[in-house]
Amino acid sequence: MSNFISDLPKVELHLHIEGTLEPELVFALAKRNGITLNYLDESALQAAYQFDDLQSFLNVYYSGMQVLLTEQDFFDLTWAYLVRSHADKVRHVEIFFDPQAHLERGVPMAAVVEGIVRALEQARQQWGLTSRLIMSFLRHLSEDSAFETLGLAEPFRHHLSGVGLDSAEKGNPPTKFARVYAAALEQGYRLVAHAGEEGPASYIRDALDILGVERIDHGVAAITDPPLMARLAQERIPLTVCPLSNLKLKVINHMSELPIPQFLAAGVCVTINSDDPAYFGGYMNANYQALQEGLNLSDENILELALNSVEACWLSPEEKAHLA
Ligand code: ES4
Ligand code: ZN
Repeated sequence: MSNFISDLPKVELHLHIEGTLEPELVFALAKRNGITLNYLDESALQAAYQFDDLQSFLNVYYSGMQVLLTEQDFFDLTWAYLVRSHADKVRHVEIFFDPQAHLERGVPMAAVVEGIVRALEQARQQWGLTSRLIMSFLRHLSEDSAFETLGLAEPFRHHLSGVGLDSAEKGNPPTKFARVYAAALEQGYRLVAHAGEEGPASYIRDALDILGVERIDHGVAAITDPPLMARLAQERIPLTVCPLSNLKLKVINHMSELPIPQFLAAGVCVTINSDDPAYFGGYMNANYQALQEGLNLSDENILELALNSVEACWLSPEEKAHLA
């Protein structure tokens, strides 16, 4: 591991808290909650982390999170992630959670939000590690379900900085959630969406023009659309790219194919993030390291990527001054 990378203070902007569920914690929570798993042990579960595409991952992801039931479970999950991130010199995190995946299992919004927030608050007190929380809608579910979720979040509005959109992208375009995003904006939420991961560049345009998002999660498909590239650069619209995720889900076949140098050369505010680190083979340092090795990036390139994350994050200028 390069010392430059391991010593660099980092900001993480694209992280699904349910995607930080390590096999060890799956088994510990299953035991605590009296749940029988379909896997004999941790290594058998780990061996199932082989994916052909986004959907094959999502099946394992939604199955794994069934062990999360109580406020304490969500605290333990989030705390384990924060301990790992602190070790990687992460100074600020903006975390997604998927309430619909828990509500449909009978887990109330309060258990999810309060468990996550309690861990985030402890990290702020112990290490000065700051955070924002982003509620994400599952795009394979209906507009009605998203609206219902937005309503259920109202008592927790003060804990939530923004809304996002994740899950199966193909066949679930941004336009499906135009009215939900309009309502969220009305309620003062900041707006982001996954777009251009497996879906086309047109979904990135639609996320910007129809949903009104200020940041694009993934967005790697923009490389196929030169006018869109020029716009992203001109407006400094951040992309939260996730290198190990793209590799594991076969968005790219080799790290050398990830168009990070092209984004930097074009002046796009591209950032590096871990997405679902328990499933994709590593946290922030591992993502930076794999990227540097796969693309032969210089330390100056790595620094530029880390500074882009500071620019793109939702801290105030005063809070940003405390990051280094
Ligand atoms: C996700 Cl990698 C990815 N893409 C879309 N939705 C997701 N939810 C969790 N991880
Ligand atoms: Zn994601």
